[in-house]
Amino acid sequence: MTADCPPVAIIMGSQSDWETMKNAADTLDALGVSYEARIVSAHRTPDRMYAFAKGARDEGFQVIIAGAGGAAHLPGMVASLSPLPVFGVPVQSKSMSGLDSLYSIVQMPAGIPVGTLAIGRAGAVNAALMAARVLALHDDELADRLDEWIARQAGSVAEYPMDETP
Ligand code: RP5
Repeated sequence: MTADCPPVAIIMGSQSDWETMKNAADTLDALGVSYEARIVSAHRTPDRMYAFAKGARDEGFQVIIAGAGGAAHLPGMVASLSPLPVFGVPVQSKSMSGLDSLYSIVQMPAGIPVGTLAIGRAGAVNAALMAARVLALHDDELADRLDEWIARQAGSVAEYPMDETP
């Protein structure tokens, strides 16, 4: 285990997924949770995926956020190779609006769990929040920062609707 390993790994199947997965990174930044982001493709770099997933726990990672689109096998394959909690983010695909990604990630057989989030940005943000909630179980300071984040979100919602400005 490397002493300076961040608790969260954000992995994605392609550079093109970063636009979506950056929302997970930004959310972890806002919560003061460190992470490492890597491109790990189940299809194009299977050896890299295998090595990452088999070594992730020993490296010191505690939670994996995995985003992929289309034939999105990455979260499930990583969950089959690593005992760490895996949160899957279906990236919105061009041809099927991310439904293909969602079904690829969510329909895991019993015994290999992937916590599947919503398609696109909402899923990436919520995957980060889920990761933070897991880590906060053993980190009181992070739990406080999460409480503040939730309070800020509540405070940002107006009580009454306003007319949209043209
Ligand atoms: C998947 O194929 C990736 O996760 C990505 O969402 C999708 C398309 O990849 P690119 O062709 O844009 O590299 O493996």
